[in-house]
Amino acid sequence: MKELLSGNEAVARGAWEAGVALGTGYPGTPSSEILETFALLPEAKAQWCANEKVALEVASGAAWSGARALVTMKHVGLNVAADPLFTLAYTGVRGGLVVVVADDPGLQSSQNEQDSRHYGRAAKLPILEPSDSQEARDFTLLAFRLSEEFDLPVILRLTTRVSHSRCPVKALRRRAETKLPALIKDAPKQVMIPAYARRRHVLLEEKMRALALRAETLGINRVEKGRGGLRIVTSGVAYQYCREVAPSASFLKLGMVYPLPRNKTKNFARGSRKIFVVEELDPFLETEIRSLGLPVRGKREEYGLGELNPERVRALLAGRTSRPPESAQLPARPPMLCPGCPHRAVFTVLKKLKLFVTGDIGCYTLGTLPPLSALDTCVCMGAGIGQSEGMRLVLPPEAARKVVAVIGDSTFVHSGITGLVDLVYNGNGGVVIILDNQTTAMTGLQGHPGTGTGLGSKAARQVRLCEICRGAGVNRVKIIDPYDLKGVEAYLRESLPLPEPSVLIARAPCLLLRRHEKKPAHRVKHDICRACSLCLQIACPALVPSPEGKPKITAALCTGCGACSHVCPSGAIGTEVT
Ligand SMILES: Cc1ncc(C[n+]2csc(CCOP(=O)(O)OP(=O)(O)O)c2C)c(N)n1
Repeated sequence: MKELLSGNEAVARGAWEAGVALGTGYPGTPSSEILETFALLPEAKAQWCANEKVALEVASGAAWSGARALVTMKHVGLNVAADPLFTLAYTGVRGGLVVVVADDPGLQSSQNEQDSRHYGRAAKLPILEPSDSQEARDFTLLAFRLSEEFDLPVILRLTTRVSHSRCPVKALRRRAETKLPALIKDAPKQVMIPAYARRRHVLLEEKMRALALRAETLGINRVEKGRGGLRIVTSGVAYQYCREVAPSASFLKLGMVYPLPRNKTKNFARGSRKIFVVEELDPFLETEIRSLGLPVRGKREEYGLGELNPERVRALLAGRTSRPPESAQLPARPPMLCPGCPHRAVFTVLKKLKLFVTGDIGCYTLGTLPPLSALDTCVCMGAGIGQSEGMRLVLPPEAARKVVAVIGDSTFVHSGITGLVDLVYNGNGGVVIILDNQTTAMTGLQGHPGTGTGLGSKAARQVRLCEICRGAGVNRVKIIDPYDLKGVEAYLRESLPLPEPSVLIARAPCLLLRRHEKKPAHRVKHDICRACSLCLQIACPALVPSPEGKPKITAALCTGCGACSHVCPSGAIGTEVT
């Protein structure tokens, strides 16, 4: 039977067929649907974890007990999980352990476009890279087999196009459980003290040599003979573009991109003056192939930026330059906070007080865009609290008092807690605002430990954020309704000069969780309005300029949150009809 599946759904299907006993992960585009789909399959056990590092650790515990385990994340999540990953390469697994990482060339929804293949080389782990959904399913099954054969975690690398495109997939039945998981004591394999780790390192190098030999005969590293003289080494979605653009070329289509099948690659290149290597992002395969002394047609630098597509591949093969496609060909539709979003209410106050806001990643990062322009930093999940601490430590007192950190509830649990602990431990002051909309909104409303819901909206134990903060030693913790703008403002004015840390939990559910609730829409009373346009500065989609110069509120969009009435200096915005 064939089903139309996205790459992400196909990975879930492959993991289920492989008999995976536990799936773990942390949401992040373009990977989130893998675990969400897997969790819906019969008998599948899966959970969101607090972050990617924990997800990998939980999955490795399952694998060490002999079960098959799947862990999913986006590319930057692998940075978070890198610590256990590198040493799990030494320890190996027992049951198969597959780490699915989805890269985002072109930054559709990420803070960078890093190429996760480097992790395979750095940690010494095999990487499989499918080109479509069928391969996503097949490679997942193969990854589990290889993981057990070589006693290593296997990285399955996806990119956005493969994750989100659909094609028919032949799917089969779930593998019956072979043996019952059990506790196995084996300190030399599982306790990485230097004496044991030294030996495991030697073993790991042997495994990599064995894998390089296995790569020569793996069916997923295949040569496709063409009619013309053009020879292309490629993998992933780039393979699809090449086939479309150069159907008569000869291909070395790599399904395992690390370690490279060296002899196969040399044989493929034999007799050719130059071979092309077509890959997205970094010249990863190109570097490996050049190190074999093979003549590679240079990949121009700008091909390392953004996604490829058939036009760009055509240009590459013709030796022309090509820039990543400009999204400006379409009318600009910058992302913005929803009308009535509780984050906007808080940003309205931060903007009014002219504060410097160290930020983080989530819907609230959109607070940086003009005209709101109320968020000043964003690096990686959890960074904002530490950055605010560092700034306050070196700035003159007057400027230090202007620094405030904001962080989402999911992000706080993911990696904000340690920043807060550091603030307390080092006796530093500072205000942290947890923008608690009770969901992981940006990636699709997933639950997290602070919400009381788990994967698939199942009820879960709720971890109370205020108790975490108090437990960390913060004496000033306050929960506030973010729509109480006066209250938020008063709290900030009082807390910013203090030498001790304060946490303000601005709690109101994301509007997408309570779409049915709607307060009366606001209106601009044009007889009072002085056309100062201050209300337009809060970037609410419901507020629009009118030709007469006085803004209007689109009643159908207005949720009645009142943020605009808070900034209006003339009291011209309210719910009464004028
Ligand atoms: C290490 C890492 N993992 C995952 C992501 C994807 N991601 C972006 S923001 C975010 C969390 C957003 O939730 P929250 O902090 O609650 O803010 P909200 O979007 O709800 O405002 C996630 C998981 C990421 N950017 N980095």
